Formats: sequence, structure tokens, C-alpha cells
Amino acid sequence: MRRTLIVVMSTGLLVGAGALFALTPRATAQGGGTIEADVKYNGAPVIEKLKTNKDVEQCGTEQSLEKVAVGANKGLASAVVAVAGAKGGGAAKKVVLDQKGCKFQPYVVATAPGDVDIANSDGILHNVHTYSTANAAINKAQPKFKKVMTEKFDKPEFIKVQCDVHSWMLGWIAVVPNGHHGITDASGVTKIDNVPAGKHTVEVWHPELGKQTKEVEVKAGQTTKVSFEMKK
Ligand SMILES: [Cu+2]
Repeated sequence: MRRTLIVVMSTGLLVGAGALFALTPRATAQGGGTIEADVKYNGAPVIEKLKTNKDVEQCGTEQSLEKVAVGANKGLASAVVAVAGAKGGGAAKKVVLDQKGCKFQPYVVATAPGDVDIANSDGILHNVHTYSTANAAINKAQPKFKKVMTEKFDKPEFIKVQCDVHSWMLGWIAVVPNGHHGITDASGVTKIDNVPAGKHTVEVWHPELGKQTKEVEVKAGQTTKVSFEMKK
């Protein structure tokens, strides 16, 4: 008898939770829509290869830097897509820029203004040198025991990051105005959810291929597609 009661009660709870989940997407759809950006590049990929002789145990003797990564159907990877004028977008989700295999990984990170964790997975001495103007420039050693350094990036800016210990290391931190942003995957696509309905300017930026903008209209509960073709 007692067991039956528990089963009945938990079923009730499950139904309750189910109803809650069913309500959530509807509530979201009323507020905003999705932007699906498709970024293409009609040129050749740019991959720099170089021989290295520093910290060979962790870094090897050859490094490659994929400055322009082009995938299937000319999709351009690592392009930052931002809806700069949109309201809201939630709090900044903390991103991690890792120094791993003597590379900054991922090559490009994007964040709303806030903190970025710069990690050192290699466990050797690295250095973080940012070339910024709107944000305070950083030039700090990150010794092997310092697994994470949290740094503040308050102002929207595309920031080049280098390591002065390993001259080939290069990465980028894209500080965009708000949480409505994404980075294209290997096929050149990214989706930005919960964008408020209305007209917006979508910006695309790539460290080697510059910036483009397009106007879109987002409708509640719908996906608006926008395509870009980046040029050298
Ligand atoms: Cu380094």
C-alpha cells in the first residue's frame, strides 16, 4: 500500500516536471527567434607550418597554425558572428583559452564583456601577451604551476594574443557587446538562439578576412538564415 502511494506520488512529480519542460520552449519562442549564420570563403585555406626547437618535449619540432580554416562547401571556421545591437543575451558565459600543445586553443574565442580563463594545460612556462587598445594590455608570464589565470576584458574589441616564450603561438579573443554571439564550426555555421524579435544588424568577423555586416529580421519562434561570403 505504502509502495503504491510512493509510485503514484512520483508519477505525479514526473507529470509536473514534464509540463514545466513543455512550457519553457513556448515561453522562449514568444520572446525571440534564432539566427543561423552561414559563412563562406571562396579562397584557399591558409595553414602555416614551421620548424621549432623550443620545449620540444611538449611542443614537438614542427608547429602548424591554421589561419584560415576552410571546410566542406567552402565553410569558414572560427568566424565570430555577433548581434551587436540586440538587448539582453544573458550573463557572459566564461570561456577558456587554453595553451595546449604550444598552441592557443581554440584559435578564436568569443565572449561578452567579462572574464576569460586563460589555461596552461602544457605545464611549461608560457606567457600571455595581448595586443589590445580598448582593454588594458596584458603581458604576463604563466609559469607551469599556474593552471589558470582569470583576466578581465570589459570592452568590445578583437584582441590578438601571443606568447613571448613561443614566438609561433597566436590566438584571438573577440570581446563582443553581448551574449548574442557564436563562432562558426568546421562547416562555417553557427546558430544564435533567443535573439529578440525585430530588425538586427549581424556582424561577422574573422582575424584574417575582416568584417562584414548584414541586416536581418528575426521573427519569434522562427529561424532566420543569413549568409556571408568573406573576401580577402
Ligand atoms: Cu608559450
